[in-house]
Amino acid sequence: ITIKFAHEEGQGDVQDLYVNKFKDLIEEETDGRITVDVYTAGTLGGNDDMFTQLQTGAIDFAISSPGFTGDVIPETQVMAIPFLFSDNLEVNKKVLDESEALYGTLADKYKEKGITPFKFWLEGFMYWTANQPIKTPEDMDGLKMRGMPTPLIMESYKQFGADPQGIDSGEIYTMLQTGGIDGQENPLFYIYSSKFYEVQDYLIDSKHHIYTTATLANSDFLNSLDEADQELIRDTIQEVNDWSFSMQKEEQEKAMKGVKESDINIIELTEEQRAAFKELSMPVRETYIEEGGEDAEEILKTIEKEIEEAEKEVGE
Ligand code: 6CS
Repeated sequence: ITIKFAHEEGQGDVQDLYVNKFKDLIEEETDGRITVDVYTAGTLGGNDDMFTQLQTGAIDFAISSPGFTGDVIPETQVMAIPFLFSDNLEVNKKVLDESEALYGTLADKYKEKGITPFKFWLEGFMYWTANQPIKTPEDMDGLKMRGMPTPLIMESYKQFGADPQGIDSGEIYTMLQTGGIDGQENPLFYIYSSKFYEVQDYLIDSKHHIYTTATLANSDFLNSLDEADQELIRDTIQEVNDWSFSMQKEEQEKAMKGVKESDINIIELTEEQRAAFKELSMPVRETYIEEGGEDAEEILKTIEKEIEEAEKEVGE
């Protein structure tokens, strides 16, 4: 059995380490009876192609972020709402690992499209980069900010006053360099590995969001495997998923060291400064419900409650 497993990042990035860990474990556990072919970003097409390829069975498994799937499954955009998740990553880890909203109602939406979610998980806090400081929403006025193209991410940048650009991840560096875009958002490890610090003057520690993603399977492919293999795969993915939290943390730490050695200026937003952006982002929650309907409302209300409960348990 060969599993074609695609992800959205480059060699050595968080998703790549995740998929390769899975490859190593499963190949070892099955003595090579199950093998994994890994496809990095760009090797099979652009950001928008992957979900379709997973649906049609051109690939079997994928790490596919909700930031690209809002047009196909509007409900995934709960993960596009800024300032929804906790400022404590441990809380978010717990919610993403166990959420009834995500593994119940949202998972059903994926299944209707022929896709079975294994896990939802996170790749760290989101930061902005730009060629000017961004401390207030006024600083973002008219700025061409690149985010993943899902409609609600674009909508949130409009709320901030920016001019959102949903270009492919493969174009970010060149567009920053040529001035086609002014800034972008991403977790620290990605900003570092993509060398955005070479073409941007400011790194803004805004933590306005977390980067969430999903490990998914083509349902027909998964169901074609015998029960024991399916169970082994599920267990192995859970193991990798548990490990990914400390792995991504290490990658952010390495990246922080790296960017500090670069020429980029680092700005840390105060709680008050973050609050101004949070306030502007609140209507995005209404838009999510308006566009996603009843199920979206249930998902949002449930996840809000789950975050609150996890904060009580783990701490804010
Ligand atoms: O910004 C993006 O489009 C990319 N960022 C990350 C962290 N992973 C993949 C995605 O394509």
